[in-house]
Amino acid sequence: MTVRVGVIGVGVMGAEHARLLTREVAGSEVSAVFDIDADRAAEVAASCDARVLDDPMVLIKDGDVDCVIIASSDATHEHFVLAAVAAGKPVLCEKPLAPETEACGRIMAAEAAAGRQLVGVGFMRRFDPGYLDLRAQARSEDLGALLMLHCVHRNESAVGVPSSVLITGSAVHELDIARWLLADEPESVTVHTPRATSRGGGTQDPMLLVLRTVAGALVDIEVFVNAGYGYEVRCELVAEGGTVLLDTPAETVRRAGNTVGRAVGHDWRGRFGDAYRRELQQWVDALRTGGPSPLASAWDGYVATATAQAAVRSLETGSTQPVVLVDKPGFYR
Ligand code: ISE
Repeated sequence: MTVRVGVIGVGVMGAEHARLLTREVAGSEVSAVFDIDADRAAEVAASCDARVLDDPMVLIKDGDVDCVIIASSDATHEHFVLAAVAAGKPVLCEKPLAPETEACGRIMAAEAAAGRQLVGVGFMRRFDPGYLDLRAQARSEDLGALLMLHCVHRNESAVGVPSSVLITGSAVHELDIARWLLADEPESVTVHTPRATSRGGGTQDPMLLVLRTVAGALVDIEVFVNAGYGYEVRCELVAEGGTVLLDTPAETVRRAGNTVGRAVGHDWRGRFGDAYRRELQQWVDALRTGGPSPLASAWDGYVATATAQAAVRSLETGSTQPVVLVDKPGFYR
């Protein structure tokens, strides 16, 4: 059985998902695409021999679409996820699940009412071999209590993005992966703002987020989206019995011109290309076998959004903000 995927939004991420599903993921094909830019939709559809549908709601209900990937603008996510749930279609929604917690709550209620695990969120670092190794070591007895995570998240260039997007669009990955690595929940968050780079077009960039967890661990996250030199993500776990650093992976280290170095790419598709492929392959495999979804759940998406919203409040107020969560619905326990 080939899993026929409909893709809504074929910008950078949607087009990459379409490419991976067509060329690198076994057992899947792209059946239809939609984008508000008809030319872009036609170009991506032609590259994967898919149909272009000019109405995303028609795409979701289409009889030749088994599941849906939503990679459209953040504000549209709730609408399309709810439509997929109503149609009984499994859906992978790119982060964030929705920009507001209330919308995430409506999605969780709809999924629970449907009584089926349909919604997944595209926190692809959970499939990255490096982060999987880091989590395995975090679970090992010899490291003891987990005390801190030091995170660095640097983009090459994102001039003029709203300051809050550094949190909701970038640091949100660390806010999710910290829970996953530490098996712990967020308690409060503080955003610190150093002098901003002159290369950010007026954005408060970089920022330093400090998350305190319920168990008392601290997670510091440097997010710097106009770092200039390339795209780099690092994460160091500090525990009672030692530390583990997930550094920039490199097949080679170059020594030349009085310099020793490793290459870093221009954006996340290089560093996390394998993670995206593994995320899609494991999702497709689960759909083919009827197994449980391997994706981050709607609850995970809700917690990430709640924490990101608290961080935005801290950015706006200059004070530490609590992360207040609703009781975890029974459907997700
Ligand atoms: C982008 O939207 C992503 O999701 C990438 O994973 C992240 O690293 C980048 O900072 C975001 O802009």
